[in-house]
Amino acid sequence: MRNFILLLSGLFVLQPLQGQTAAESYPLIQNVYQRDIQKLNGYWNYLVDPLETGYYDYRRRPAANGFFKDTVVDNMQAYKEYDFDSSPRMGVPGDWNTQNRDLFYYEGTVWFRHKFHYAPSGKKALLYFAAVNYDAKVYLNGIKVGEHTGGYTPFNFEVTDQLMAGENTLIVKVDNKRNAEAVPTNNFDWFNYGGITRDVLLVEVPQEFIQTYKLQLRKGTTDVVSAQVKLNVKRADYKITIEIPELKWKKTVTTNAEGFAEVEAKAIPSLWSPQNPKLYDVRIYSATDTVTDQIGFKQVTTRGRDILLNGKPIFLKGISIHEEAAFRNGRIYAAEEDRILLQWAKELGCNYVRLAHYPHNEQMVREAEKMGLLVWSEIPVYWTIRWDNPDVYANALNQLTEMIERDQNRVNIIIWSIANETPHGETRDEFLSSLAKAAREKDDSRLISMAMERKDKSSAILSVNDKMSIFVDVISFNQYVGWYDGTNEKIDRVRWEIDYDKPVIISEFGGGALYGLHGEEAAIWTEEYQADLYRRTLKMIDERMPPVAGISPWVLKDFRSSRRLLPQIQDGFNRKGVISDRGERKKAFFILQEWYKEK
Ligand code: GCB
Repeated sequence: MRNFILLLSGLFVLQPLQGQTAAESYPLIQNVYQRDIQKLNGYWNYLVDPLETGYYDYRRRPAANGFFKDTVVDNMQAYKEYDFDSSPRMGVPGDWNTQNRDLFYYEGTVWFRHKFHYAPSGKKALLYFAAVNYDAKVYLNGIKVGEHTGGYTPFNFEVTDQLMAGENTLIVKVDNKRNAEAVPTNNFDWFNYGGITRDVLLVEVPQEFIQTYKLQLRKGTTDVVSAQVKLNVKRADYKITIEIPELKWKKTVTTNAEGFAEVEAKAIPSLWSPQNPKLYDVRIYSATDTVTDQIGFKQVTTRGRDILLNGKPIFLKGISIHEEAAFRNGRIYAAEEDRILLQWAKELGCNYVRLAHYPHNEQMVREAEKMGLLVWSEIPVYWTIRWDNPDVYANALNQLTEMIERDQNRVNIIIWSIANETPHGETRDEFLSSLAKAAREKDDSRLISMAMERKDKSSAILSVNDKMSIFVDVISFNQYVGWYDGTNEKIDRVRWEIDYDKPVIISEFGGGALYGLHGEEAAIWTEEYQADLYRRTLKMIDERMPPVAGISPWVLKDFRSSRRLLPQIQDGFNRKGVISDRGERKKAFFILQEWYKEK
């Protein structure tokens, strides 16, 4: 009898259905790269599964023994119609589109399998994914440990109990199908790179560990450092010390019942700025845990139409950037690739980059921080999101939260952007104002903005008029006079009236040019046309616009986009880069560089 019950329980308990999750999704661990980590990157086996045969049975019911089991069940050997062992492999992190030409336009499910060795340490273990585009379902040793939606932010699961001594099998179902109810929605102007596009890490931490911390100047001051720390558990009376040795700043705090503590105390740090990208070594430790970071201090506020950095007006000399690797034109997977793009921005004379249209990888932000580049960081709430769907809102809010939690200690982030070019409307305003509020609650030390659309007063008087203006700190808008709106001579004719007493950023302007295509200035797609557009637009900004606090022209490098079909000109690339897909600087690059030199 007892054996029978065991057998039954074995059937029902030891074989969780695919929908069951053994581990709860775990709050995000911060600054993961300075933890005790084992990188699980490498060449992983994969199976392309457009019909999701590994997930559903033939009646489209959840399969009990799908590919996530990677095992022969009962005597079904003959029917096992997949095999990871003999399947091809591809690099993780990396997009599948550029690693296998057959998958260039593929949108659907790919299963990945990776085997790794683990030696039990008594510590808590987390499986961390820096990003998977778009939908990830994660299985460890046949058990589902969690899932995540959203292609550009990190997530982690606790897997302490699922890990085995010796060999472990990790399987991830990745699905990048576009979807009208997703964030972004099914229509966007960049390439839908699928895959495990950023690092995969096995992280080991003590049972009780410092999960998040935030160090910054107290709002409105430059001589008081405030620190907040939070444990992974709700535990009172736990002592944590926060130390900035170079400043001789050292405080020990005791957690409250929530596992949270904060402290403020005098310190006079050398303030971070593009000219002085100073970072301090910081150590946060307890009896059982230590985490280190490099943190800078700055103060950003606004006054009328000015953005003030450390109390002084700053003009943001920017450029918009997509997270696409120079030369090879695939999703970035290495910090060296981040550096190439950022060095190009430096060469242009930038002090600021707009990382469009989704959170870029963590190293991108950290490299920019070291190079003295301020950052605009954005979530992919882009164009025609389904504003009236609460699940879509929850998804956007989650991506916003993950973006802020990952980077809240990055001193160079100056703006959280909650959206790009979203058509006006009541449900949109409700959605976006709630997001703006949430961003502010999470982090009130930075500015909130979004790239708006123009709303002109007349055909001659251009303007911005957006109900969201009251919810943001900075009025940013994209404008394409000379490209989508008239030809270049229009730029010289228009007048601007912008009635808000807030800083204004032109978050985009630009035009397409094929590198090496030359002609008259009036000839579209030539480098001359693009250069002329830049020349006239910059003159318009100097002479015929209300003062703006910054610009981030569109865009640093030509980038892949499936919307851009014009043969022999676009060939699948958005050509608005001031640098080509092959790294060649177009004429407009030098016009902008010259202007920045004089600013
Ligand atoms: C925009 C979008 C950007 C596009 C760009 C273009 O306004 O924000 O994502 O790529 O225009 O080239 O049309």
